[in-house]
Parts: sequence; C-alpha cells; structure tokens
Amino acid sequence: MKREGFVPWPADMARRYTEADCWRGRPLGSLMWDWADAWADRTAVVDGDHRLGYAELAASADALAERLAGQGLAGGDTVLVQLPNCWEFVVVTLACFRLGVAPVMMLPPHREYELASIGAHVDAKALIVPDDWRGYDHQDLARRVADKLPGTPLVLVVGDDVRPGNVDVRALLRPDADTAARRGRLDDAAPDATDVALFLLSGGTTGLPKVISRTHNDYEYNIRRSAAACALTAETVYLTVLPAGHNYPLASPGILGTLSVGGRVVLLPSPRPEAVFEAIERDGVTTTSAVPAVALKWTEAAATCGRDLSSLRHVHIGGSVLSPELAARIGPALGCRIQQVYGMAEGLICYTDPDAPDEVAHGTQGAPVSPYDELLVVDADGTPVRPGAIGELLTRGPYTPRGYYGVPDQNVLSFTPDGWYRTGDQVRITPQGHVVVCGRVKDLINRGGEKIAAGEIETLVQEMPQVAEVAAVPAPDPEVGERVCLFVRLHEGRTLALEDVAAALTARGLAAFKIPERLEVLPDLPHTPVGKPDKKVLRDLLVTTTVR
Ligand code: J2J
Repeated sequence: MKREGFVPWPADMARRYTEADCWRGRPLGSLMWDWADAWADRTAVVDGDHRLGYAELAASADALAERLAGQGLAGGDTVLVQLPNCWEFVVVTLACFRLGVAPVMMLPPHREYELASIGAHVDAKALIVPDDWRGYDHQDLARRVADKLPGTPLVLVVGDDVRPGNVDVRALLRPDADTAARRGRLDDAAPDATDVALFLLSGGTTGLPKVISRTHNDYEYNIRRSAAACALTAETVYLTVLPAGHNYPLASPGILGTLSVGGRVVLLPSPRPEAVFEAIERDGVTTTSAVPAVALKWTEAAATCGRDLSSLRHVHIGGSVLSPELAARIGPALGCRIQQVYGMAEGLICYTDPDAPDEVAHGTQGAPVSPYDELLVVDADGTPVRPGAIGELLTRGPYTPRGYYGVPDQNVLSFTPDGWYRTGDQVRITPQGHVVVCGRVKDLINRGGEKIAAGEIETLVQEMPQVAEVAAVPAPDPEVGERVCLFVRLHEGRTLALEDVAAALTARGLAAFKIPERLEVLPDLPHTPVGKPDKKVLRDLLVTTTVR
C-alpha cells in the first residue's frame, strides 16, 4: 500500500540497505509475535499495578487490530494517536503496526491547532485519545477536531468514561479464545515492510505541518541498532518518563528497543523526581532516558530522596545540549553511568558507548549507530569543512528518510538534491568519530527538548491586530535551556502584554508549551540585508542585556 506523499529511497540505495542486512523485509507487527514467541510469559509492560506479559501484549494488539478493521480502518490508513504514557499506548501502537495503519505520534499537550492541521495533512481516519488527561477533556477536543476534518474521523477513547458516539478502546483490545486464528488472518494481510509504519512529528522550522514517515524496514533497523548500541538485554528494565510518542523514548532505544530484546518497559506519566525514584526502587529499573532539564531535576533531588536507586545502570541523555558540568554530576548523583544521545525524528541517531571514558561520555554526543550512516559537515555555501572544523551536519542513511511527507516545496529546502537531510545543527566531529553539537542554524526554540518552530508562533502572532512585525527567538534559561521570547513592533498607538499573546494563542488552540514566556516591545526590529528580522542581533540582545 504505497502512500502518495511518501518519498522513497532511491532503488540502488534500497538494494544496498537490503543486501547489507539493514532492511530485513519484516513488518513490525510480525516481529511483535517473534518477541511473544520467545518470551511469552515474561513481563513486557508495567503501568502502575497493571502488567502485561509478552503473549498477552501480542494477543491484545491483534484483538485491537482486527476490531479496528471492523470499525472500518484498513491498511494504508492514518490515525492520530494522542495518548499519555500508559499501557494502552503500547497496545495501540502495535495494533496499528499489525494492521498497516500508520499512527501519527501526537503529544498530550497538543490542542485543536496541532490536531486539526496535522489531521488534515495526513487525512486522518481516526483520533485515539484519553478521556481526560491532567484535567483536560480530550474526548471533547477530539470530537471538535473530528467534526471539522473531512470525512469526520472516528473518535476512539482510552478511559472509563467513553461518551456515546465514541469508541471504547479498552473494550476492543480484550483478547479472547480466537487468538491463534486471528494471528493467522492478520499474518496473511500483513503490510509490506517498505510501507510507512508510523509518522513522527518534526520540530520543524516553518509554519507548515511537517510529518516524518518511517517505514517498517527503517524503523526496525533503528530499533535494532539502538538496542545494540545501548547493550540492552532481556534483563533490561527500561523506565519511560518522556512522552512515549517521541522518537527518543519510543525507539532510541526506548520502549520498542527494550521489547525487541525481551526486556521490561515501565511507564510513568511524568518525569517528577519522587515518582521516578519510587519506580526505580519498586521495579528495579536499570535504564531510563531524560532530557538535560529533567536530568538536572533528578540530580538535585537524588541525595535526599530516601530511595534505593542501586538497580540503575544507565541514564540516556539527549534532546538538547548537555553541559559537560552537568554531565559530570549526573552519574555520581544517581549512582549510574550516562550515555549521551544525539538523535532526531528525521533519522540519524548517535550514542556514546555504555562504558565510554568520561571525556567521551561527558564531552561528546557519541557516534552514529550504523556503519551505513553518512555524515557530512559543510559551511554556509555547502562546501565540506576541513576535518574537525565546525559546520552544519548533513546526513543520509538506512533509517534517515529522503523527504518529509507530502511537502515537496519544503523538501527542496530541507534536503539536498542528493538526498542529504540538512539537520540544521552545527557540529564538529572528533578524530575518534564522535559528534559534538556546537549550535544550530535552524530557526526553532528547544524548550527542555520540546522543539517549537519559530515560524509557527510568528504566523499566529502576526494575525493579532496590535502587531506590525514579530520575531520569536530562544531566550536562554537555566532550567529548561531555552524559552520562547517574542520581539514585536506594534502598530501606532497600540499596546500589548504577554497575557494578551497567551490568550490569543490559547484561543487558536495552540499547545501550552509553545506559548511565549517573554515579550519585548521594540520601536523597530533590526533587519538583515534582505529585510527579515535579524534574529542574531535579537538573540545577542537577550544574552548580553535586559533589552531596554
Ligand atoms: C544537542 N542537541 C540535540 C543532543 C537532539 C534521540 C534523542 C533525541 C531526539 C530528539 C531523538 C541532542 N544535544 N544530545 O529523536 O531519537 C536536538 C538537535 C536535533 C533535534 C532533534 C532521538 N539531541 N538534539 O531530540 O526530532 O537540534 O529528536 O536536530 O525532537 O534535537 O529533535 P527531535
């Protein structure tokens, strides 16, 4: 089932990756049964008091897959999945893989703006949401969005309080005596491994929705290499605290990497230190992953937590820049080693080795997971820099797609004609082959690992009647790394407060984590020679002064 809008790898590269055993031609749903056959009675997933064994997980996913088909979903369809970290997330994801329905991994804080624009872009046939999450009514949100989208997608709900007209996911996923026959039926209808398995969201740099299609072949390879790079085994107990729909906790090596080796996945709804330390002690967690802002909180809270953290072996740290100073404090505070991860939903993943010396583990972001990953560091003209010099990283490889889904105009900007993905990250590569992230040329704000496209915010703020011109830039922050700061020039005689901006963007249905946290009104914005706001000057203003 080939999807229009999917950009395939060139045929010669596809052949090469297959011959090199990167791509094995197995859909992720059938691999789930390999895992279940190998580790049937072992615990796969722990969510509070709820535990699922491997066989039960596979049987539940199959039951859900077939019943979703009964609801009208079919291979080649796309659904939006907006679930918190819960055991049903894992069942839903595997059921989608099994059926060849691609989930788009939305995040719980997303609201109308994100769900409606992405839903329209991918032609979503269903929205899968919790009934209520952190006091917000997601059923109502999904219903409002579904009613606006073409074809009025189904609303499927995980929770106790499923309203009439919506579909109860928990009722659909209950396994029954038909498991073996159902397995055969789903095997016969399995998707092709070259098909899209799932869509991930890109941090992006423009106002356009950018979704990343990942095939069964490439994602399986990503998972396999990541699990190997982190030395995961059947004894691994992996704690998921970052939002499970992110590529990082999902597959670097995360939930799927752990399941692929027979380990145990523990799910927590938030990275709050007390809850995390309690889970480490209770479940014997060996491995977890965090962004630097979360690792900082854990490091500060560990000494007084009163919990036994001795099971913990490794914490993966990635998503935004980790200072060598914090890197050196995390291991001693938590009694474990750190592995840095430099990855992206667009593909490429680098890790430091689990037992790397401190200078590598603290001072670099590691090496790519595949010998077939290609890395090129170029200057502003696109010319390769001399070895070891700083430049923008371009990359290609067996799990780095050749284009975003359905945006050809954007793809000519984000990819070179030879298919290199422009990461927008400035890096240097050490003589040992480790990547060091030195900065960024892309126009986004990295708020504690959540990427916020400056263009998306600017487009919405520009619609406000008070605003003549706007630029969104990162304001350095000791806690989350960066926060969104807006610089605006107002129309004559108008005033604007930060609360007005927050109210307007919230009314547009924008996720709360993207709402600007600082506003600077200037009589005029500095401009580049081509007339765009000069963000370098604006960023420097934030670093060097309090603006006025
Ligand atoms: C500095 N910047 C980093 C790091 C990512 C594993 C880990 C992270 C992500 C992720 C991921 C960084 N130091 N260690 O998908 O599988 C910034 C870069 C990069 C962008 C990608 C994974 N690790 N970054 O963060 O798609 O700017 O993926 O290009 O959300 O995060 O963001 P995202």
